[in-house]
Amino acid sequence: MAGGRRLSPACLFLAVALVVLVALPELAAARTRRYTFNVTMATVTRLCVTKSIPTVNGRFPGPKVVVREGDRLVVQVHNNINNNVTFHWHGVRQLRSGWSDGPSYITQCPIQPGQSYAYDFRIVGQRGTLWWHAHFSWLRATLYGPLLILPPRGVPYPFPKPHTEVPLMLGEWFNADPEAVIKQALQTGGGPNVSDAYTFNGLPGPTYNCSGASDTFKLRVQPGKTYLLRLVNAALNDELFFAVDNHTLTVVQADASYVKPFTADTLVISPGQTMDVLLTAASSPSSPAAAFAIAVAPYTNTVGTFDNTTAIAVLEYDGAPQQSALRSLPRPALPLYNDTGAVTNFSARFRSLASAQYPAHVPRTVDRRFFFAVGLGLDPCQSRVNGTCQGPNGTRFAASMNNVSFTMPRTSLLQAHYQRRYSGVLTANFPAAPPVPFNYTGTPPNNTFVTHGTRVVPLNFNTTVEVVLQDTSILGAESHPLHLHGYDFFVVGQGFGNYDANNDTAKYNLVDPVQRNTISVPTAGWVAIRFVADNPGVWIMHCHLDVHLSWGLAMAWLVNDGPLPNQKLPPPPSDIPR
Ligand SMILES: *[C@@H]1O[C@H](CO)[C@@H](O)[C@H](O)[C@H]1NC(C)=O
Ligand SMILES: *[C@@H]1O[C@H](CO)[C@@H](O)[C@H](O)[C@H]1NC(C)=O
Ligand SMILES: *[C@@H]1O[C@H](CO)[C@@H](O)[C@H](O)[C@H]1NC(C)=O
Ligand SMILES: *[C@@H]1O[C@H](CO)[C@@H](O)[C@H](O)[C@H]1NC(C)=O
Ligand SMILES: *[C@@H]1O[C@H](CO)[C@@H](O)[C@H](O)[C@H]1NC(C)=O
Ligand SMILES: *[C@@H]1O[C@H](CO)[C@@H](O)[C@H](O)[C@H]1NC(C)=O
Ligand SMILES: *[C@@H]1O[C@H](CO)[C@@H](O)[C@H](O)[C@H]1NC(C)=O
Ligand SMILES: *[C@@H]1O[C@H](CO)[C@@H](O)[C@H](O)[C@H]1NC(C)=O
Ligand SMILES: *[C@@H]1O[C@H](CO)[C@@H](O)[C@H](O)[C@H]1NC(C)=O
Ligand SMILES: *[C@@H]1O[C@H](CO)[C@@H](O)[C@H](O)[C@H]1NC(C)=O
Ligand SMILES: *[C@@H]1O[C@H](CO)[C@@H](O)[C@H](O)[C@H]1NC(C)=O
Ligand SMILES: *[C@@H]1O[C@H](CO)[C@@H](O)[C@H](O)[C@H]1NC(C)=O
Ligand SMILES: [Cu+2]
Repeated sequence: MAGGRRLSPACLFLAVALVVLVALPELAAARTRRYTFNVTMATVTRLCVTKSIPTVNGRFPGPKVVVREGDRLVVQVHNNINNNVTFHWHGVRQLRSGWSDGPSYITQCPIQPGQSYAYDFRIVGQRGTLWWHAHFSWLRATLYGPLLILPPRGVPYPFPKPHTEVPLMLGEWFNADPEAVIKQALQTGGGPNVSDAYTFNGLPGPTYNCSGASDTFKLRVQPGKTYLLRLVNAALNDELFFAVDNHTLTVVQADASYVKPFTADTLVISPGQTMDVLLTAASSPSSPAAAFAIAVAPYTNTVGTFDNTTAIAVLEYDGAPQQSALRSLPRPALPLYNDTGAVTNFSARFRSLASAQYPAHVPRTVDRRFFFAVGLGLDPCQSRVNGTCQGPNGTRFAASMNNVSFTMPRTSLLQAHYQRRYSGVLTANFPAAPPVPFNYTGTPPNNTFVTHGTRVVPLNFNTTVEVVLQDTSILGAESHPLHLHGYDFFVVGQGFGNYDANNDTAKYNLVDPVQRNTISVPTAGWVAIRFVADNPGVWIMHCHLDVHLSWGLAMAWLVNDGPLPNQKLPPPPSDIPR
């Protein structure tokens, strides 16, 4: 070019500087965060019971893992307990990193005693609170901790910046060994023993016998300041009501997606779910003690027994006497344990933020529709030689989806899929609808025996899926927190009674439905979810009440590779357990 100018050194410098400046946020975002999880037994005392429990790095609850959106996370796990273990990064999409998802016998064989495995994945397009937990048998009773995803550096929250952020993990404490509890239940066929207490960050608080001030989680606050509570329901078997006496909460995030902020006095949170809520401390608290109870209690309609206790933690204003009279603190009024109306009102309020920066890409059309009846069922006692079983009428409890009770395989489904060796491991014939339709929320059928199998639904890459999850009243209508691995889904509709395709589909919210990884199928009702199968791998979908998972309330999606190189499942890492 005749008039072509050469860049002056100053110009060149500017150009280079510009490129560096533009590239820097990207580079800063792409950090690798490394953690070591040494799984060891540790001695802890709660409710005057001292016992040895599985822990990560000797801590209960386990360590806080903090990343930023876009980061790579590498967690090197060493199993130093006398039990198989795996870890699940609950809610992480695991895009093309299914080998790091963690459910035992689905995406990996267990890490056996003395073995190690490195979970290695990126956090893409998610921010907020998630958590990690063991995914073998009931080990997650004590092996869990928060996984906090901060927005990329320099990107603000879509709500006022809180003064402080506080992870608050709700859990369940068993005086007995939870492994012995589920083992006994599976042997007898009856319902498992229930927990002895609910906990806040591992502490049961003063409502229990032999539990005092040092066993109470205390959140100290300054008048007028706003706090972000990062709530996780890590309980094994119970959905929970949550409230803070005399304080209103503002919900801003659920399952690592922002929601349109809304206020509530009482929250409902199901096992597996997370919720970020803002709490603003009064500018001049009127109570002389300036201490308020934070309470949790169960929500359930089970016909069996359940842990019907209330646990409290304490919100303590600066200047409050250190030893406030904990036992006599007034408690917030929580709904009765079976108040389904309170749950429905609360869950109806969730909406995706659906802003320009955080749009909700709701699938408007559907390639494949599924209808899954979800609930309990029975197995005959035959496998028990000693007289009767302890389930209903001398049978054994079971649970199923579309009357298929999931049989845990003995080898990893993802490995079988990668090697295309399905024979003897799985069958690709999970039913798209119940084999025999019935009045799901009416009188149960006479025969409530389940079938068994490791049956999956194969999906082509990029299929748009709708699933209606329908509760059944077999052995009692009950809410089931269904958790899907590898995906967030949109909750496009829910209702009571039997789902009616003619009338209910028209009422779907396809504009700003909440996006979650765990949703409770309403008691005697249904919920409709949609997702795009853009993540190749084998993904379990299961009830997050561990007792129901143990009874088989699970199925798996087998999402095939897409045509492009970046749509294929990579080979397994070399250290994958055998
Ligand atoms: C894990 O902890 C055990 C018991 O404290 C210790 O013996 C072992 O060296 C630790 N291993 C690693 C890799 O840190
Ligand atoms: C631990 O995992 C190995 C490998 O899958 C398996 O052979 C063994 O039976 C498991 N142990 C228990 C107690 O489940
Ligand atoms: C379950 O509870 C029963 C009755 O209290 C008790 O006999 C049994 O030992 C308990 N099982 C376990 C595993 O703790
Ligand atoms: C509860 O909050 C209200 C409004 O903030 C206040 O008027 C009242 O005094 C508070 N009660 C106590 C016991 O602090
Ligand atoms: C559970 O406890 C509440 C009081 O906290 C009581 O009203 C209710 O009857 C109890 N329910 C069961 C089934 O024990
Ligand atoms: C809830 O439980 C209470 C007390 O246990 C009982 O009186 C009431 O009928 C129950 N409500 C429903 C809707 O089952
Ligand atoms: C039958 O009962 C005996 C004695 O209680 C026990 O040792 C055995 O394990 C039981 N068998 C089965 C299959 O439960
Ligand atoms: C148990 O058996 C009785 C009498 O045969 C029957 O009425 C009842 O419905 C049965 N219960 C269950 C849960 O199957
Ligand atoms: C299903 O059972 C419910 C509860 O008994 C009843 O109200 C409803 O009419 C039944 N529906 C059908 C289609 O039979
Ligand atoms: C179920 O059992 C009842 C009472 O025993 C009977 O009247 C009814 O016909 C049975 N229904 C079916 C579908 O077998
Ligand atoms: C997925 O399918 C949609 C049409 O349903 C298409 O627009 C899109 O490009 C596809 N995406 C991929 C990654 O194949
Ligand atoms: C559902 O739709 C059908 C026709 O599509 C209609 O006849 C029926 O009344 C509707 N039911 C309800 C409960 O709206
Ligand atoms: Cu369930």
